[in-house]
Amino acid sequence: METITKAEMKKALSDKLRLNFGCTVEEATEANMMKACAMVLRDVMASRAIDTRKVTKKGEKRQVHYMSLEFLMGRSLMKNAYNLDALDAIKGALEDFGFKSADVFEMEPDAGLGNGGLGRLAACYLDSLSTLEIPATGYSICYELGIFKQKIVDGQQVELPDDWMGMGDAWLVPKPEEVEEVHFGGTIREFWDDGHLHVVNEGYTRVLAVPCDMEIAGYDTKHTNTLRLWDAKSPKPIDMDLFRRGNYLQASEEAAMAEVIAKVLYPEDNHYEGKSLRLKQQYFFVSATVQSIVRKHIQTYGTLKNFHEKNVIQINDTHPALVIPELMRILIDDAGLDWDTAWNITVHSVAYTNHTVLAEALERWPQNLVESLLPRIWQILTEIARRWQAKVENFYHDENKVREMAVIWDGEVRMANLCIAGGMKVNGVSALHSQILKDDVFHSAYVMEPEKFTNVTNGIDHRRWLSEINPGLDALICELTGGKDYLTKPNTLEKLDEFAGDAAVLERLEKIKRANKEALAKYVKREQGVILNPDSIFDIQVKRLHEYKRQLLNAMHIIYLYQQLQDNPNMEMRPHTFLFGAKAAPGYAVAKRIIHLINSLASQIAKDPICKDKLQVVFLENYRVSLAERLMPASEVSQQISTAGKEASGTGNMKFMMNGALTVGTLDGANVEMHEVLGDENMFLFGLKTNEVQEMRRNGYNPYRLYTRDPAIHRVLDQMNNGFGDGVRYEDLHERLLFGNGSSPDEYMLLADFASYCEAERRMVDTYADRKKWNEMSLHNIARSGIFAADRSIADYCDRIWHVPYKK
Ligand code: 26Q
Repeated sequence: METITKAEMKKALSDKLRLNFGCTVEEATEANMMKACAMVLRDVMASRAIDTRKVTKKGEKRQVHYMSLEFLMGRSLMKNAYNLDALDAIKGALEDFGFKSADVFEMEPDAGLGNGGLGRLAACYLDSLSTLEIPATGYSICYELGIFKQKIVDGQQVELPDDWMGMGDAWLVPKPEEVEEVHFGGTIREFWDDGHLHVVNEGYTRVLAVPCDMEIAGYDTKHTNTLRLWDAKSPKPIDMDLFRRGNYLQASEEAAMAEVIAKVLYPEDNHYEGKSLRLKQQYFFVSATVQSIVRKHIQTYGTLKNFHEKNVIQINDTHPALVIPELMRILIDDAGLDWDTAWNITVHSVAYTNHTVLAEALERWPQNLVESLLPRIWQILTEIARRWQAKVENFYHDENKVREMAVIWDGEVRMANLCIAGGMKVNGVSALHSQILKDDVFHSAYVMEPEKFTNVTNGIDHRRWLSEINPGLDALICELTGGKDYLTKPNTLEKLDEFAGDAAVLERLEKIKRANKEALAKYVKREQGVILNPDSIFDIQVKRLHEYKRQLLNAMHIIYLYQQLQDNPNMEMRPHTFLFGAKAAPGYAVAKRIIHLINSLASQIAKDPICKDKLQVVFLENYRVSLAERLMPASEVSQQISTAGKEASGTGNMKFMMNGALTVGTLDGANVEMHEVLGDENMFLFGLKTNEVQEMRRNGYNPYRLYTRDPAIHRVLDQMNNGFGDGVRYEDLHERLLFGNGSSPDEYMLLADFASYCEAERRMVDTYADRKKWNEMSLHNIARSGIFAADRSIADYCDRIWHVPYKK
């Protein structure tokens, strides 16, 4: 593959600066330079994307359309430079120009168009889709504001807008000529003509969807796919025609709707709220996407009859579920197909990935909202629901099943059931999670249509999450495994297992980790003014703040350690640094209290001289992709401690493992599969298993009894109740752990797992003292992480769901 030379890069950069910013290299700011770099790479990718599209069209290849309300892309400059084999050229050019390349890269804001796991997964998959040379397009919304920026003020979370455009839009190419029009509201008129029933939607509000494309280069290939982000625009500033006809209210409504639709990403993770603006976002993006796919399909094939043979639409959770009735609408109303033909095409085009079993995260939209906002879609939904119900009745002859499996029930549209009815496949995101879907959440549908259900375990972009962010480790791997093969063949990492007995290799591994810890300490000092001790254990829990993820269990264990130190200030103790990073949904009060508690605890420990060089707690502000990229290489302990059965997969767990951290965790989500390859001896498992959690719930979980019988639990909870040095008391959290939310005892069973968790942490700390043993375990973790590469996940999607070929 041709590489861009440094000289060519310098020429391209100085041309861009002149033409786009009207400045010379000498006059350019770091920000100018960052944008110029992005534009140079963007040009290369744009031209490759054209070639890719041509080949796809000519070869009449089946295309994958990945629809997601979230793509948590993070930064792209280093990634794209890396995949285009231009990283050395860029760095060299920047240094020649007198810039520090790291400082220029640092100018790029994260594209934070997602909340957490689901959004980051979509971003990792885009990289693999290109690398495996699969004709694919991602679709989402071009949110003006991404996930909020988090500040910690007096120990509490404060949200600030994430205004990423301006600096972050350097990668985007607007395609105004490919605009689509989306309709909301209005009324439905039906009439007979030519022996056919025609349905028209009138008096609707229009919003224009303008594509802003971001090209996605693959690694070691010229194949380049596109992420299409829809921006909302009003049809005209004020529609003069409507205005003249006295319809100026409707005209300004169009402007108002366009103004807000693409304004902001909803910051709730794993939680559904039935907000009408969110439904507008979903339909806006669904309708624009389906129209765009259909338009291109007709351009190539001139018919929609073979739509399902040439397209597969993967939906990232139920958020794009309206794609099912929208595709039906276009096939029936616009293309004139009959219901059965349209339905056959639809069910063979759409596949649904479920990402959560939490009841509060399952989408159920109020019928009234759907009916008034999307009258034609509502009609189609009622017909889908009616036919599905007939099928269920015919299979089960049981009204309980009819109720449970209904698409519309009790004034609500149930999106998961819609996806099961209207999709060809349903998959979970880890072996355990997919099993829970079959046994429990979707059991009745599984019995009726078992062949629909499958598993694709999540994966991460290992080129980003290992090679790019951990160059020290990357170099060692290349040396030991004989070159860069592992970048395209992640299972090559297994070769590392052979070096488990090699003392020199283990020592080098430790040195690499040590250097990464120092780099992190330097960064944290600079950003937050906190000094970390690189000789301490770096024990990290970073993920969204949610009760089921049990950050509070981690905090309780730290309180327990702190109390031991208070009893015995001279206690021998390996220095231990606990790092947290987590955003709480702005409306999630309990999650915000937990953040506050961690900060209260951190400041009390920081002030207490007995903790010096022994215990430290740091809450890292504004956890995001670019911060994760600094944390993973420096991590030693990975906290994956959700209540068994609650975390669908987790992907942070994989990032830690790949960077050689050891996991303290429950048998939940993908931890189960990590355990399968690692065995008990290479991770620190604890806690109830999924079936034990269920059993304990059935038998009546009694946290209060644990509180009265276990003095350690008693004391930790009392400390929460009495509060910390800052005078803030956490009676509410104390109450919640003992008595739950009023209707059921603590759903997440922290107290049930507390003793077992403390014991696992103890084992971990003891093992840490044996450096050789620890490094050996770390090496095994890296060696066996290959199955968690996104390339493997995408290959599984190809084999099990999409039936498209991929580069082997
Ligand atoms: C839905 C309706 C209205 C508003 C918001 C939402 C919403 C938004 C985001 C619901 C859920 C989410 C995000 C879910 C999520 O991130 N799930 C995680 O997905 C990861 C990738 O599969 C898994 O690894 C995690 O286990 C899972 O929690």
